[in-house]
Amino acid sequence: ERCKGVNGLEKVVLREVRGCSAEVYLYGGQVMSWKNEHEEELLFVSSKATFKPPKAIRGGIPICFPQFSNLGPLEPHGFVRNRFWSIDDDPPPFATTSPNKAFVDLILKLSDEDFKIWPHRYEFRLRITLGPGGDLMLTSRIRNMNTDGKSFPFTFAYHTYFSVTDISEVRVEGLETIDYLDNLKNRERFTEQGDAITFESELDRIYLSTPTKIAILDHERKRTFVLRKDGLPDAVVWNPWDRKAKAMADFGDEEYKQMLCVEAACVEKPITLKPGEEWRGRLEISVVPSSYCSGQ
Ligand code: TA6
Repeated sequence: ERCKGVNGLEKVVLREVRGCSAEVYLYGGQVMSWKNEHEEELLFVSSKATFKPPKAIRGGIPICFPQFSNLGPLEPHGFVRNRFWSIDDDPPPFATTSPNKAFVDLILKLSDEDFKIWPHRYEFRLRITLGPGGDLMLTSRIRNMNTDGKSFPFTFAYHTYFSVTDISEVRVEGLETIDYLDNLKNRERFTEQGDAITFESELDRIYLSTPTKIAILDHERKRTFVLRKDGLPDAVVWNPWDRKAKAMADFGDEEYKQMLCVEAACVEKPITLKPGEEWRGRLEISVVPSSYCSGQ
């Protein structure tokens, strides 16, 4: 179902039989809502978010490409999160077809302006699927279409903003003993020592070569998000805490308590695509009652 969202921006609504739903804005190719069968919102979107292009929308699942953060010459997090995507009516077959699933295929069409910013031709296709149990899946396929023989490197992230009840009661599991670059300490390298990540101040880290499964336990709501990722070796964990929250115009001063970004990413070792080559990066998120996960 295609309709108008905030500020008249076009969106696609995906629905599943039990009542789960997801909303995808063509602006940014960005998932802006994901609800379970009780119609509870699972993603965080700031109450101060501006839905005004060319600014990126604060919340949901922005896509960072072709550059994560400020690790290169482009604007931070690249530019596809503030471009208008199109519905791809004729997608090439995906390896996994999606019977009984609600999905939408998007494609990013390059403008001459974009080419000036990043001088490469490519096809970026994005499939967003809502599975029968309400699982959310994002698959990106990027193909180098350069005709001048040039390869290109890129970094990438699904910058997912999760909604949590109380950040100080949240644990992230699956990153124990993993090395990370600390963005708050000049990207110095450390090794995670705790048996889970907990939050009591600003945190902004790039965990390197992580396991494919990461869990976010929301103790208050007895709910666990389980992330599974493929083609995306790293994972970024971010909460701005109070000081940085105040510094962001499109973010409420207290909202850091109700959000957490855990981002399936490829940051440390950029992907390099030769002409004609394609890369795929996949994120799958499910929600389970916390008791199911304990001890795993
Ligand atoms: O992914 C973490 C991060 O790169 C942080 O360093 C942080 O500032 C953030 O993303 C938000 O970036 P943005 O450009 O959306 O304000």
